[in-house]
Amino acid sequence: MTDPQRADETDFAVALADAARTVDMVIDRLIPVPEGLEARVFEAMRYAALGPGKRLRPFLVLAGSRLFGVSRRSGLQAAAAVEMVHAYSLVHDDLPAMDNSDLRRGRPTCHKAFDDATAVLAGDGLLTLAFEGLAQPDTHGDPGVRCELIAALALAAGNQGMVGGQMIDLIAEHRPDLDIGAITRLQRLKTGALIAFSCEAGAILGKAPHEARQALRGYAHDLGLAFQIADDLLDVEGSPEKTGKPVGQDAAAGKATFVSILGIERARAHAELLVTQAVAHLDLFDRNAEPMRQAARFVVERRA
Ligand code: GRG
Repeated sequence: MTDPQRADETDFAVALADAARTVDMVIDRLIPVPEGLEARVFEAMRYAALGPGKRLRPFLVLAGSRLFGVSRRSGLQAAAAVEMVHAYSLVHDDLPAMDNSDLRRGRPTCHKAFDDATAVLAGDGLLTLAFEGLAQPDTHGDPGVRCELIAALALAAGNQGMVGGQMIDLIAEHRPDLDIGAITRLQRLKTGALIAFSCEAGAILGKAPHEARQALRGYAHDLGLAFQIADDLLDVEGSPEKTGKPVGQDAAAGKATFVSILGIERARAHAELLVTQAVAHLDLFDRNAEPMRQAARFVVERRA
């Protein structure tokens, strides 16, 4: 007899790989390499955005879009935009002025494969292109919806989201005394906001009712924190071979994280509780929400 959990994991792996393949086709189309001296920055953008990542954010956009009957084409435009913003954040985060990392997704980081200045420009190019893509009529026939999507992504990526969170994170490196409330806020901004956008994009595209949006917001809120705790655990328990990036960096920097504050066992238990809560927010949706339920479980069970 088939183990239902195994079957779920297989379904999820297939769906994640499918989302990755299709979103990569859209990104590939959005970043053609032109003739001329500027080609180098396009090559660096492609290196960063088409590298071997999980594509979890695009998956969430497509899974959320499915709940509201959004066309595949619209969902993919939003999925490509969020992945390009994510890729930009990784490129800039790895720079010598920030985390100074040499390894990302099992390969040299963008500034190692190219150079620092090109990596800065590649990040800038990806961020800008994400919004250019969302503004295209392919994203949605209604310009009001495109505007709403652009505003939501700007909010998630900007000072009140990822950029603000990254600023706090840089300061936190010299503040090992930060408590769990401060760390929760930091992570909610740094990684949670973009994950929340990914979960809500389909609701925006599908002009979903308030109640459905609230449910997705609750799901995203818990999922984002669970994702970050899992990331902190991987930094302690993972290996560079599996994660494709250096591990042990938080402890080496003396940084306060969920794991340094709660310890491994309580951190894992907290992540599992958050996943249960995240899934409960989806109760008002039918079987179409199954991929989102599976994504929540994947987030805490992942090894990379
Ligand atoms: C530079 C403005 C700016 C922001 C950087 C998100 C971020 C802020 C930095 C990334 C650093 C980091 C490792 C954060 C932990 C959580 C995280 C975003 C992990 C990487 O995301 P995954 O696991 O990566 O989805 P893949 O490679 O699968 O896409």
